[in-house]
Amino acid sequence: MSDEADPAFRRDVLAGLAAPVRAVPARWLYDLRGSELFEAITALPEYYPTRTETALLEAHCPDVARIAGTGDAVVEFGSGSSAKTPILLRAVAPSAYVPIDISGEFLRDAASALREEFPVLPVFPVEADFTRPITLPQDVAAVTKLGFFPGSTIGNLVARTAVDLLRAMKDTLGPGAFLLIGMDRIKDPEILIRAYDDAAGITAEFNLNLLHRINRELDGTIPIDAFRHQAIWNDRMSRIEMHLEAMRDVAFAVAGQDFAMGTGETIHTENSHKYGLRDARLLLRAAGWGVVEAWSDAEGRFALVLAESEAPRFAP
Ligand code: AVI
Repeated sequence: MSDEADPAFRRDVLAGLAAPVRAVPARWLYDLRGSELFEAITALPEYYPTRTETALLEAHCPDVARIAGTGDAVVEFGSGSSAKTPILLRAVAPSAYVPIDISGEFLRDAASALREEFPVLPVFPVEADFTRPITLPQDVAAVTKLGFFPGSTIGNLVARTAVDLLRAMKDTLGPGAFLLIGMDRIKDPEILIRAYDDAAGITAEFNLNLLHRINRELDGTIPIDAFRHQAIWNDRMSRIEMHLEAMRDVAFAVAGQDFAMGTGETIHTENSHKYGLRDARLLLRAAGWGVVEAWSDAEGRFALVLAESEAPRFAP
């Protein structure tokens, strides 16, 4: 097996291919090539979330500053290598910026990019898994926190895991905190399917890259040309699902184990849940966040939601 093989990748792929409903966790889509392809997706004409959210941030970060105040410490979940972070930082004039990411490399890149634009802003990078509560640096202990979680990444989690994550963020940020979060809204399934199955085939390449990665890192023999990318709107679950569908009967090995799939069978590779504004409020409330304001574009495609940490109270 390749030296690059990650034991967790091997475990997830072998278990996922053997499961009655085949599925591989979406995080394995993001190797170096996968991350490059995702960057390319964000610039596609059909992929509206990135540009819609960026425009919402440009329009409403001054409102965020008005409601949440200025001078807080901005805590970003996932490091802000994108263009979005500076928009928020310019508007809320934070006393510090704390990017949290599991990858030290992403953190260093993001921190150095921001230092150029905000030379006097104290930056305290934290290398950690933010799905669990984290102790923030002592330097920001005394100031209120404004959490930032853009990109509608929350949609890639099923509701139970999304609530766990939002609750961990609340614990990390502490009393009196605000959270600014991007959430993609329910809309015409045709628009959604186009966004996840673009004409140039970049999303297809992004999805199929998982098979290349399995073959390369786990000694796989998957006949990649026998698979096609599928983007499906699952209305009951309110989500876009990405699958890899076998177009003929196939047999292959991965890490020495044999697998077979019949024509039309799929490997489920990603979920992207979409939320109505009421659903978004309920999801946040389940994790102890009260929605203060939600801004949407004129077509109602995307929501930028500002929530405030709720103090526990007795309730009937
Ligand atoms: C990262 N995440 C928010 C993207 C989404 O829209 O769910 C991932 C993606 N998958 C295919 N296209 C974009």
